[in-house]
Amino acid sequence: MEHPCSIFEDLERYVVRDAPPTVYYIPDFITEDEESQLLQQVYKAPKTKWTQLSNRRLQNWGGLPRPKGMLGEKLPDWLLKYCERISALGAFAGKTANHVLVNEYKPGEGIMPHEDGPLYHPTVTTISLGSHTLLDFYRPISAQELDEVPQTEESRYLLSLLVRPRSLLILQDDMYQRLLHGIQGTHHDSLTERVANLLATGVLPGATLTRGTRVSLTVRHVPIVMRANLLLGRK
Ligand SMILES: O=C(O)CCC(=O)C(=O)O
Repeated sequence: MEHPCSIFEDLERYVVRDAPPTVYYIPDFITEDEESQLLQQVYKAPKTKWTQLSNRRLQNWGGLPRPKGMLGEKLPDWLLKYCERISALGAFAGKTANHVLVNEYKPGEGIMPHEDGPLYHPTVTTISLGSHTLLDFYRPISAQELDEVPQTEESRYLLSLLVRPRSLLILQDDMYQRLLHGIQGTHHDSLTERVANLLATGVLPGATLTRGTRVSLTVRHVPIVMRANLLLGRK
């Protein structure tokens, strides 16, 4: 039976109950073989496909999302397969993901706290490859707070999620729309009681994990897509 508007009910057991709505953490979403095939494809891409940023490098697949829409580009089959597998869970309200950002983080690299914003369907799904990371979540600065004592990143920090290799993370609702997420540029992660999904990861509280190179596939749906021939004024 189809569930066009919501995540399938059998995913309920993957909901992280100690986090605000809604996080699904699915360990071993892909196999070790699939992980190494994906890594091979990522590293087979031409050098020109990489954009080097100050603290990580990335590949953009599917087109560049812009406020007026995305000039869509066909996804390669090796990514389409996972877009379809994730979309079949009902993650994008019956639509199929059409955009993938590949991020590569060496140990010590990270990403500043940010929101993913309104260009996407309000769901972000992430497959992790190669290494774990700790994804940190922060309250936004409210207008009222701006007038009062300045809010530090530390005081806005709420919780973390441990994402292990081969897992799938799905963020929706407040976790997507209200909170900011980021990754500290560090070499080691100490797992405290602030890691909301620790139980589901099989890692013991108090453990310290050493980061290796992590590649993440951020799989999303961009609702407004323009076709190249429309832009050229052709039917
Ligand atoms: O690598 C990740 O898991 C997070 C990536 C991210 O936040 C982004 O691409 O906007």
